[in-house]
Formats: sequence, C-alpha cells, structure tokens
Amino acid sequence: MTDDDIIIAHADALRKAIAENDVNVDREVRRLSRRGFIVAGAAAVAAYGGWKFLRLASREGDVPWPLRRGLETNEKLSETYFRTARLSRTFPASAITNARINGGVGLQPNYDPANWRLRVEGIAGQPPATLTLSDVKSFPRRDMTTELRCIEGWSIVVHWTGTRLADLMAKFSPPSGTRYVAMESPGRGYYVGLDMLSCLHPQTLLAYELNGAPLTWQHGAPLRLAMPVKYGYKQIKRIETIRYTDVRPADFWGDRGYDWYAGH
Ligand SMILES: Nc1nc2c(c(=O)[nH]1)N[C@H]1C(S)=C(S)[C@@H](COP(=O)(O)O)O[C@H]1N2
Ligand SMILES: [Mo]
Repeated sequence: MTDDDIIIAHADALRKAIAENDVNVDREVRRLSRRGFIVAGAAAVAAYGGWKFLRLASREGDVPWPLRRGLETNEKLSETYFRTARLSRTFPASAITNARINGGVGLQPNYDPANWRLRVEGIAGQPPATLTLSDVKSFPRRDMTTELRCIEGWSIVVHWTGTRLADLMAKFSPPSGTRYVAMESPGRGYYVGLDMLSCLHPQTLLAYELNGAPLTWQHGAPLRLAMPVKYGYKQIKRIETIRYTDVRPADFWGDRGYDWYAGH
C-alpha cells in the first residue's frame, strides 16, 4: 500500500462510519421522542446510574465536583455513550431561546473575518491545508436544534447550521488511530483539546450560523464549534487551527482546573 492508498482507505472508513451514524441518528431520534432519554444497549444501561448522578450534580451550579474528582471515570463513561451512538436531545423550533453571549477570550471585536482562513494540521501524508469559509461551506449543510449548556448553571436551546466536523475530517484525514484533535482561536487566545470520538460524533458541527443568521463576532464569527455532547467551554469560538495529535492537547479551562473531558 502506498501512502495515498492508506489515506483513501482511512477516508472511506470514516465515510462509512458517518453513514452508519446517520442511520443511528434517525433511529435514536425516534427513541428520544418516545422515551425522553436514550438507553442504547447494555453498556449504556450499566453506565446510566453514573451518568444520571453526574447530571444531577452539575445542575447544582458552578463546577460539578464529581467531574473534577472522577476525570478518568467520566472519560470512560462518556466513551461508552459514544460507542452506543448516544445523541444529544434535539428540540422543535418552538423551543429555541434567545442566544446568550458568554466568554470572549481570544475574540477581538476589530478582527476582520475576510482575512480568516482555517488551517488543518497533521493530515495523514499531507502538508497542512488552508480553507476559506466557502471551502468549509462546500460540505453538506447540517442543521440541528440542541441545548447549549454552560457549567455556570444556565442552558439555552439554539439552532446551529454548519458542516459536520466528521465530513471535513473524512476529506482531510488524520493518520489512522489518531487520538485527539486540538483547536485554537487566532494567536491561541482560546484553545480546546478534544477526543477523536466526540469529534466524529454526528452532532459535532463547525457552525457558521446561529439561530438562522451568520455568527456575530461575539458568537465566534466566522466559524465556531457546536458540540452538544460537551459543555459550552469546549465549544470554541472563532476556530483558526485544527490539529490532529496523539498527545492529549491542553485545554483553556482544563488548564484552570475544570474537567478536561467535559461531557455531559
Ligand atoms: N474563543 C472563545 N470561545 C469560547 C469561549 C471563550 O471565552 N472564547 N467561551 C466558551 C464558553 S464558557 C461558552 S458557555 C460558550 C458560549 O457560547 P456563546 O457565547 O455563543 O453562547 O462559548 C465557549 N467558547
Ligand atoms: Mo461556559
């Protein structure tokens, strides 16, 4: 096999995983509307008690202490959910609330989005790729109405439009077996570290619209992460760099004592 063959095989495998996820999405959404929550398989059933506990605790405001205390446990739990294609709840349009602005680290109001480019580093056998916003928009357009939950104790329902990160990753593939994805805003003002499974999740979007309008600079124009399976602090605004890596990337709030994984 040449390097090209390996890249193509990997992209095909990703595409297949995404296609299978689409089937799961339909099935799980049906379950959701029927039952109000997902119990997808024996593994998730076993983990459900722990998951419920974390959720209840996180409703009590500030940093949920079980997340801090049980980093490894939380990571294992969350990975179990993704293996069983756990989906975040989706909502009808009538549930959409006003967006809320929170966290301006690394966002300059005078930033000119016209000069913005997305850089993807660590692609298998390739130099870094540089994409314009229209390049990003050339992937299938995805819409979802999901909850944005901040650990400060509030949550809102918002409508996101964007490109599935998994679609972009199928074209600009990481080397097979890559474990993490790092994302940075310009000048590394804000940065997040993400596990590969969450990045390939069907509800993880590189979003360019919020509630039907292009992102404003406060919400991270021109491109930010929408990732309802994680708390708000992982959903980096104004992404400039995406990097594949096997070393667990540092994370802005992780460096300040919050849970690195931040699933909920
Ligand atoms: N660049 C950048 N992205 C960021 C933050 C930030 O301070 N800087 N804050 C995060 C936090 S804590 C939350 S809750 C969400 C809020 O997104 P919103 O302002 O669009 O509601 O953005 C996240 N992404
Ligand atoms: Mo947040």
